[in-house]
Amino acid sequence: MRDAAPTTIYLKDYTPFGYVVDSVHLTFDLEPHSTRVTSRIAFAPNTETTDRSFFLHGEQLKLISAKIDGIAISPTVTEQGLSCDVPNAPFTWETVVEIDPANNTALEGLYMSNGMYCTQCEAEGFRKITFYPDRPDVMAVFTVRINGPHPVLLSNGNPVDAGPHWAEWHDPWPKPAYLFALVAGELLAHSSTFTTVSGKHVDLNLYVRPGDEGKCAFGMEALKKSMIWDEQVYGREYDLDVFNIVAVDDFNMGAMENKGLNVFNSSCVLASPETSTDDNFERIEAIIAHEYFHNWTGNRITCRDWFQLCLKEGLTVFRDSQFTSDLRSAPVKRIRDVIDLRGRQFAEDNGPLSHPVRPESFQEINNFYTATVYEKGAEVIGMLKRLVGDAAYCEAVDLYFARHDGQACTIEDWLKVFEDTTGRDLTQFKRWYSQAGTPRVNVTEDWTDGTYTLTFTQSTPATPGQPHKDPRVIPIAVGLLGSNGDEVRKTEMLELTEASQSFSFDGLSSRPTPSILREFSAPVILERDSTNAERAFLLAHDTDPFNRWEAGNALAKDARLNMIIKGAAPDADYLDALQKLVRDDDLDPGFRALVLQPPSASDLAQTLFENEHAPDPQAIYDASETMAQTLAQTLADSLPRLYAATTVEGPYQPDAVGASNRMLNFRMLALLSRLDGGDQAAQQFASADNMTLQYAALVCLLSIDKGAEQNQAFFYQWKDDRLVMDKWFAAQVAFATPEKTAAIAATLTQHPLFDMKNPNRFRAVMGALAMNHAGFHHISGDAYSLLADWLIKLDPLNPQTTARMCSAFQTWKRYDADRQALIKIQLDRIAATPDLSRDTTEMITRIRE
Ligand code: 0A1
Ligand code: ZN
Repeated sequence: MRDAAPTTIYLKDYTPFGYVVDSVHLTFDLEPHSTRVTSRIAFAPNTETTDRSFFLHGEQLKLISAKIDGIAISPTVTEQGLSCDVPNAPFTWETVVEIDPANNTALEGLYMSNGMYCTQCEAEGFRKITFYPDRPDVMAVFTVRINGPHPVLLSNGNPVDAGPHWAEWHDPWPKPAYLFALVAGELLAHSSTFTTVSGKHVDLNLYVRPGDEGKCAFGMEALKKSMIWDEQVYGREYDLDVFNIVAVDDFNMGAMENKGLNVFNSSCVLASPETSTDDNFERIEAIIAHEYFHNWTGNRITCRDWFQLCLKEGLTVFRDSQFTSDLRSAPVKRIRDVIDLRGRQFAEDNGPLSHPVRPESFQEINNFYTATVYEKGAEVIGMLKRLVGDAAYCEAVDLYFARHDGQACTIEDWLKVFEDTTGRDLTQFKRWYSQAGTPRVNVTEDWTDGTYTLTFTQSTPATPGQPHKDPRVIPIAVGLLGSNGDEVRKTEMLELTEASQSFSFDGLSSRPTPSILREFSAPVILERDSTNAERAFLLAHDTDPFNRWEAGNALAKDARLNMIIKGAAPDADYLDALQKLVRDDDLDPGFRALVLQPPSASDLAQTLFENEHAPDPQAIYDASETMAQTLAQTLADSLPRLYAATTVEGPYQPDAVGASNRMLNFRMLALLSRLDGGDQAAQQFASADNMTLQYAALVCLLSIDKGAEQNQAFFYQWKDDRLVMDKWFAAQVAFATPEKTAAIAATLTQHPLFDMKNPNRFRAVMGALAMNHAGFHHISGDAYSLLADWLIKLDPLNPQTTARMCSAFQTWKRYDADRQALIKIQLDRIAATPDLSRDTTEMITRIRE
């Protein structure tokens, strides 16, 4: 083991640290292989505890010297940190350590990316920078001096002073070490300013490598929109003189909310019409908002311990979804979020990695930056808001900010503000935080003497470590429709609290059609016998856009499942319903595009598994191909008209209306390609003046196993743009036919531009491999072994990215015995690798169980 033997940390064992930190002074003398970090920390006994043991985290640090109140000491140093005797009174702690950023391929702590220094401290990276109580409940005011030859030297807070080759920063807001950041390099600033609602002037800078200046404008505008939105919607104002963002090419995640100095994976901030797609623009806008919103939900109010991660992440994801809904189309955002939730979070929640939104134990916290903590965490906030209502939600959140500003909090603190403002008892609601697994909600209905009754029964399957589940409170939004499609009952929020419970609606003149779980009011699996006729009716008439889409999605899934299970032909009712919908020009094009978007292979696999059929990935692929071909033929007459109608004239703008049109335009092109062998797509590729159209054309061609020429042209056009090259690597694998997928991925790993040390490039190939469902699960097993080979190679260099990618195997028990055996061989092989990191060991152990 390279890491120390894994130990499990439990929420129930939380104790506060014995000392508080009054101030931290850090000096960095930057050298690629021997950076010196000098720390001066003012400690004082913490009056809230009597435990006076003194332990500072520290990993991979060379201790040069340590002093207490100016007197040299010799602390006991282990691989995890140091301990020593300290005075039972305030004292000054000083150390000098040496670190090696140039050899830091794990991208945690201080590391180098293309010659630039950069840090990543969440969750436990600060301990790789200096000895410190690296835990989020220790908050302190930091002053930082950076000595280095670079023109740009940045840290958190406000600039104090600078000279040639040095700069000093002071952050007046007490913060935990995970929010520390330092950046140094030859960077260019794209600058602007913002005036807050109370008239405070803020300098805004987006720092990038030379050559990327042209990709900053959109991110800067997104930042300003976020600042205004948080003032207007949450009453939150920015609190420093500067807000800096830095784009870095080597980064394990999307971005990081360091106080006043957000660090972004360059793929999540750099954008231009020529190199970014509509989806990229929307995602960038959302991530900039997310990181900015953390300034209040995460930074001003932080987490007491890492078990509370969802306190900041669930809330901040919820806030960024609200932001995107407000700026763009709310129904389209909701539908896309649910597709994503079902694809990633449901897969996690219904497999071996299932864990509560607030986990109760972990070995490596980096393995818990999951869809459950983030996306289900956001759904839980959404449910809370639905249950208490919009006004009460605002009141409770205001109290949260007022009561807890400057504190490190827990989920209990969060729920208490809702209890105090609404008088509600949220004891049962708290189960959403403590119980893992996706609840199944079964619905039956009755119509007797003018009374319509819905009976709901909830149950949650056992998950690892949680055999028994208690009923949760589930908000179920229900509306009732009359036979002509009119709403006979407006949306009502039913509160399911029992294992089984009925709700009646009387005074109805005829049996209504129910629209249940409107807006996807709770993250559950709804089980209800329905007919295609009813679904087609809801697809045509439901007044709730989410459920309208959901009806189409249910039809789409059913049609494909019947093809897979029963060998049925593509369903005529479904094709008919789609034809009507596509021609309805009153409907938002983006919405129509989403109804036309085929259900994902992974979603179909999960549904087959739930219905006791081992999913055959090749059969799923074949059915989806046949359906696409039939759909293209059925819609043949409408395709050219709609393709033309959704072609946006004029210079490209990444606005919501244009993007919505291009979404449908892309669907039309994908179907047309199945009829014309890709002629239209080839034309579009040749004439495209923006990446959305160029990439869409390439994807359409690759999806029908064509486009070799365009693929090559794309390469030569973009080989010097690393973010576009990531698209090039990914598209070839993601859209390859099943039998070619592994071979294409293997070939690409030999390409001179493949670089395993760059997480974006590694994910472009290996992430796409895992996402190509039929390709990844091809019965040859080639993709399984290829992924395992590369995970084994990457682990010693970058455990975090390796561990995250292990989740590609999390659904393995869904599949047939042959595939399970093939995957098991790979899991065993990874597990048996000598010196496997703690991160990967934990993931593989949990997946194998
Ligand atoms: N807090 C960031 C996500 C993040 C988490 C961990 C990281 O390194 C291990 C980096 C970023 C966010 O939610 O945006
Ligand atoms: Zn976040």
